[in-house]
Amino acid sequence: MTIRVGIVGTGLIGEDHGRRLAGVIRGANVNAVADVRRERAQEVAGVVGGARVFENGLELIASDEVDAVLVTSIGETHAEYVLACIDAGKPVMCEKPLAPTVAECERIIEAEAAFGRQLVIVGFMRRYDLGYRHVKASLERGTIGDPLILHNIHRNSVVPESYTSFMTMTDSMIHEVDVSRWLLDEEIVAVQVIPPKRTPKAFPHLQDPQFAVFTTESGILSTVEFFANCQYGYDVRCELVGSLGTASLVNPALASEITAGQDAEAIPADWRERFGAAYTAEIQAWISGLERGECVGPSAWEGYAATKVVEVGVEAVKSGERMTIEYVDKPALYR
Ligand code: NAD
Ligand code: ISE
Repeated sequence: MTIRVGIVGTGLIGEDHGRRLAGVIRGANVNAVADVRRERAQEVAGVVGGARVFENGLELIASDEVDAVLVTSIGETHAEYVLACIDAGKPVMCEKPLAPTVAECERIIEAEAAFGRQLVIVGFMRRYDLGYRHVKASLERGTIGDPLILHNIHRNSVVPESYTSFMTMTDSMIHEVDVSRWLLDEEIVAVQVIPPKRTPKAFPHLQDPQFAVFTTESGILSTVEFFANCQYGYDVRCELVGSLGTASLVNPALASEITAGQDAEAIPADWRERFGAAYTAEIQAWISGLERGECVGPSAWEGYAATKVVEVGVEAVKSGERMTIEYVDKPALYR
């Protein structure tokens, strides 16, 4: 059986995931697309092999021609589409964030819990990256001992003028929030944000770089340097410091080039290049799960918890204080 996927939001990542679904993912095709920019939806419909273009996302979700939905529109629209999928009883993979506000995330987990079965997964693709999986395996083997500190670095080459100081938390560091929770298997209970000296390469309204410290339930610190305009490429690093050793990501370049007096490794240009294999693995795991009647991927609860941390994180950006975080009770569906 081929799962007919409909894509709502055919921007950069909608097209990227669409190409994957049409080209390399087994068991699925892209049957339908919708975007508020109809001409863009039409363009991507062609790229994915001739999908039907719907008037809007809600019509696509309601259609009998769609078995599962991929939500890759802008974050502010996610909750409406995810809730419509739950209403229609259709599986949905939603790009991060599940929704930009905690109130919307709570509505989603309540709706899914009332439906009684998981339908929603969130696109936290780093969980599928081989490097991060090796770091987690080191921790689980016990060779590095007890986890004490997680150091994270997340650098983008440049960001547009529309990128704000709050987005460092809501759009970018949300990945480190999820990685910290998943790797350490603990909730984050406090966040502090300490602004470093600014780069002259950022628009004046943007605090860049930014530095955050997350504290987990048992007191593990997870530090994050996010640098939006580092200029040289897309660079994601992580080192987990344990009581007996450390485990780290290595540069994912597969080869180096030696020329006069230098040994050079390539640096990925952006997230599409760096995490290409992880996006493929997460979407394949989702589709293969649906074939078996299972919902495989980070749950709506994971999406809620990440948004909770970044919402408090935005307050921490404003206040400069260490802010504590409290969660609603986890519904039985997610335990
Ligand atoms: P984008 O701006 O390129 O694309 C967003 C698309 O949504 C646009 O085509 C826009 O026209 C469309 N849109 C806006 N309002 C809509 C609506 N009401 N209904 C339908 N479509 C609508 O942005 P992007 O970079 O593709 O990001 C999209 C989402 O994916 C965001 O939530 C972003 O955070 C997430 N994202 C995740 C990763 C990752 O690494 N996992 C990387 C990039 C983006
Ligand atoms: C973007 O939305 C992503 O999710 C990328 O993975 C991240 O590196 C980037 O900073 C975000 O803007």
